[in-house]
Amino acid sequence: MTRHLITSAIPYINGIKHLGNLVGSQLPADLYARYQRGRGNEVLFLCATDEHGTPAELAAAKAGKPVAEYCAEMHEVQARIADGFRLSFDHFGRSSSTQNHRLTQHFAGVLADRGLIREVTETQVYSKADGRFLPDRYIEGTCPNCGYDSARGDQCDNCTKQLDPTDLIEPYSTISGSKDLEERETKHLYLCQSQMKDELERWIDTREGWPILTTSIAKKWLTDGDGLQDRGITRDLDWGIPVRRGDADWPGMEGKVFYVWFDAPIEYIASAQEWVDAGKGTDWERWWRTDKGADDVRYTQFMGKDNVPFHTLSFPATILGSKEPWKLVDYIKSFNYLNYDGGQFSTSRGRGVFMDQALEILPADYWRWWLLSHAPESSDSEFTWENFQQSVNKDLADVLGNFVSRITKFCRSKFGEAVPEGGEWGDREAALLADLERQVRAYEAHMEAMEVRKSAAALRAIWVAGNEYLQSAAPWSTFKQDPETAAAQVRMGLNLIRLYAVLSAPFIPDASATMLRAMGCEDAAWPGDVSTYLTELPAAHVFTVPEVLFAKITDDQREDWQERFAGTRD
Ligand code: B3M
Ligand code: ZN
Repeated sequence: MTRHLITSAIPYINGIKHLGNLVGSQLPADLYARYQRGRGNEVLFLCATDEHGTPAELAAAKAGKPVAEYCAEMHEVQARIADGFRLSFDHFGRSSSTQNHRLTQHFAGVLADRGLIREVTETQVYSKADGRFLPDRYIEGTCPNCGYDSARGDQCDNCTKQLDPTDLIEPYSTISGSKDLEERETKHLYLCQSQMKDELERWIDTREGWPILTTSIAKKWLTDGDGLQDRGITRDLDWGIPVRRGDADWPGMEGKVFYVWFDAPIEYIASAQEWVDAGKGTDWERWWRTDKGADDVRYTQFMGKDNVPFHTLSFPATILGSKEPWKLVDYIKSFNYLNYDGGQFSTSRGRGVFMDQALEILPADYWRWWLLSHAPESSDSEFTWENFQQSVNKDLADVLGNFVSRITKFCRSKFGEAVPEGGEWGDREAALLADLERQVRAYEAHMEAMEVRKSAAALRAIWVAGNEYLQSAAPWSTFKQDPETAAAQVRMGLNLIRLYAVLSAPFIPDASATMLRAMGCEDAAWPGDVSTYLTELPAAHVFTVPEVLFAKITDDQREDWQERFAGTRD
């Protein structure tokens, strides 16, 4: 038995995420966690909300709420929606937790003790009207690059150039609109990543079999321009983790907080502490401390490609720099972007389907299947309503749903609601079993490798094999001359439903549970030898005909939704 530590990138607190966010981290992480549990391995699957930084403060201000209250509410909202999508986190934590405060301050203290933090005096924009510095998104002005008049302090949305607040022309405060701004000196902490370049490079070079998308991004940051830069890890904000050196004050850093990207990955560890403190687990150190047993743990992270630099360089710099025995990531699975119907998803313009809306119109399994079977792995991919309708109707309703309904209904009408006895399997069955044996092992191999699309295709092929068998065996015709053989064929079909339930659970957990329940089957053990497995529902075993597993999407529904999600949300 292997122990798997699995984390998904932690979503920002400011609002409900869209389907592109979901398929880029949380959903494939859930697929993998469910698969590993299904194989009988021990899994700790962690996620959290990312609650600090200017986006959180600004979203709270827009909602007219104190930021702590806003975050607490939005955390509940996100947790509920995650549940709705059946994301099976062992814990869904909060980066604002006391555990993360303590741990983040601890890391900063240790890094300072190791000489890896330096104080830098720099110029920042100060607003006299607001009585505060204006970092990142608290300031807007004209872009020096393209002339766009609402460029933000950290980036121009029009030309995407990365900016510093001091670059903006005619800047103004986004809090008060005041233009009464001046440049003032302020002191910040920098993590000396440049000192760790060689160690990081060595570490990345020894990661075996990492996806190209992951290593190429890391390498680019290590070698581009002047190479790995030291990085500011503090901000002049109210909301965040106060800058302290372990338990001690940090002279000169009063009133400052850590930068959100410094504390967010540390929350992966803090979330495990929260899991224990919430009484859901007993020992977080055996997952995170290599001196306490975490050496045996296989740690996999899931994220969108824009998050890769922070996970291949910044967070490992924190961990390695501490020289403490923390578990480092073993494998990073990263994703490209999912586009929406000819453009991009847009949170600000409400373009595309957001997680709450998706669940209002269809159950989680429909979305999980489409998103995972079209995951943006080797390149960006695109959601279109036509494609969604087609996949759901074909794969889920026609291939899987129809198989289940046909065989259970036929059995009920001719033999009653119990597995029929009698008859023998022949060549057709032998061929099917050989086929399935091969296909199930291929499916496992793709799942182990986290090849999401290939796994989906392999699973679909397994469903198709059952359909083709049913089509050619045609027990409804066989029955007329040879009811014994028909019974044997139906027995195969009913056993296939159980096999499908177990294999499909990582993708479509609700439908799987329905299938297992209908088969009166508590044993969801993963199939070893397929031929044996398909005899395990014995003659006379009682089942019921399940409700319709998947309803087809009509053209009217499709057109309706297409219009509704074209982009108007507030
Ligand atoms: N919240 C960005 C994102 O949601 C950021 C991830 C943090 S992972 C430690 O894409
Ligand atoms: Zn610009």
